Amino acid sequence: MTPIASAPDFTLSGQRALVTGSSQGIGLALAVALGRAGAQVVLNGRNITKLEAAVVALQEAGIDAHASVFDVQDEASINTAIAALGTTLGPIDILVNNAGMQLRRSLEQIESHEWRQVIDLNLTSAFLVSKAVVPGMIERQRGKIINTCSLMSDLGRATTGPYTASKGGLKMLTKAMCVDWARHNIQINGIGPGYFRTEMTQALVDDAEFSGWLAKRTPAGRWGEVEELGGLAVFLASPAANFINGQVIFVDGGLSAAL
Ligand code: GCO
Ligand code: CA
Repeated sequence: MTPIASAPDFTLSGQRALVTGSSQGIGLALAVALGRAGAQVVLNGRNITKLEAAVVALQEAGIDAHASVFDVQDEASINTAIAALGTTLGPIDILVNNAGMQLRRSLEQIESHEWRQVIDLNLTSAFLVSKAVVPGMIERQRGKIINTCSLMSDLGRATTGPYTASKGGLKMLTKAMCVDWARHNIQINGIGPGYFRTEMTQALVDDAEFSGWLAKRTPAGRWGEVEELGGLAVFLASPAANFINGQVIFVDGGLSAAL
């Protein structure tokens, strides 16, 4: 007789989550979702004012939220912050590498320092922050890393070259982390947002022509709302996803499925 398994465990209680770039936009929405699922959440950003406002908002919503100001591109700043968190709160169980930026211009008009800025913030930061957090995960033989990839991990759009390249790299870094770290019971996966209303895409939301094109191009016929990303983050961060590794799952209203 096959034993009747218990229900999958989607709770994050007792877990500590760090979300980089989480004072607004997708990062903040992911932090809220993880907090609502029971995790203690640490928000990160470079602007202490914005970050503290976000932490207060989460605390007022009953979420155990804390701030950690550090630059995800600066290795010394990262290592100091991760060590401080380890002392004050405890080890990081769930790391969401979300920090990122967009720069919309055709490639031939992109300066080399602008290229490096996008790659550093969107891709290299995930390597640096994960490298600081993963020794603790290896020691405890468990951990969750979620990388905020993008529809543009797979598809390009004119004038988004550096971003597209960085998100393609982040998809492959997700697989590289999987093959190096899965043996330590660490699960590393990516979330691939399609088009969501955020500060990063406000210029596109305001562009009637673009929004009209997007509604036609997206099978669901609309922009995503950042709250619609939380469910996948909670699932991937939970024990229910312990045998999912190295995957990027798109949340895009079907856009990547359609011609
Ligand atoms: C753009 C947008 C996209 C979205 C999203 C799509 O200019 O096309 O900024 O890159 O940010 O990442 O997945
Ligand atoms: Ca994106």
